[in-house]
Amino acid sequence: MTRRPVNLSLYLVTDTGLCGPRGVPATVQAAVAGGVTVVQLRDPGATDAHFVALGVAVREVLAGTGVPLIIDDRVHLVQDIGADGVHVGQRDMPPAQARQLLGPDAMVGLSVSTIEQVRTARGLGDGVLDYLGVGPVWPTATKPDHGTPIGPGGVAAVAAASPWPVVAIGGITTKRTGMLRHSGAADVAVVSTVCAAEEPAVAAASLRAAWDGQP
Ligand code: TZP
Repeated sequence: MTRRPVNLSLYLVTDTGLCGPRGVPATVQAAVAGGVTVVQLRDPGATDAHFVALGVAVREVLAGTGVPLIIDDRVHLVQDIGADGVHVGQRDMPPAQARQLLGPDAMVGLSVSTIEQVRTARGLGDGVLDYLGVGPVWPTATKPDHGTPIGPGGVAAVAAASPWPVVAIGGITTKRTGMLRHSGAADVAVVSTVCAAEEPAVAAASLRAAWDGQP
């Protein structure tokens, strides 16, 4: 595990159900071929044993691609999976504790949706966080328990207050990337647009082209 400057351009969060019979590793492989630059393994319903097996399989398809693997929430499984870091939510392990456990080389990301949460994160000082996940931007069926959507304006407010790159998430499609153009978001993250696509490589490539092609 080596921490390096990460290209967050197109951030894929996996959903085992949406990947369907194709499976998560094959979906990730296709998505990376299409231009995904970072992968987060997310499966809140999985047992730890299943999560580790899935994580190891995904790590194997990412080997040699330079695309890092981040896992959702389960700090205690980062090492077993050989992942590059963790993404924590507001109700997960506090990021400072995750950093302390994982050491300086791991990536640590945090979900926020308000300026207040950015202020709290700033209080952690340097060296704890690598990026913020911000959202949900729009309502999404992928995460039924999500909070109030913040819209592109909410992303802009968070981005303006954040010293870290912000990755916008929630309801993002190729068409909607244009609405995030001036939000200050460094990057976009998607679940269903890629996981539920018939051709994840094509879906990733069109998202990437739409996002990267913006002036
Ligand atoms: N966190 C905030 S919204 C969300 C997560 C994991 C789900 C986003 O899914 P989709 O399908 O890209 O809208």
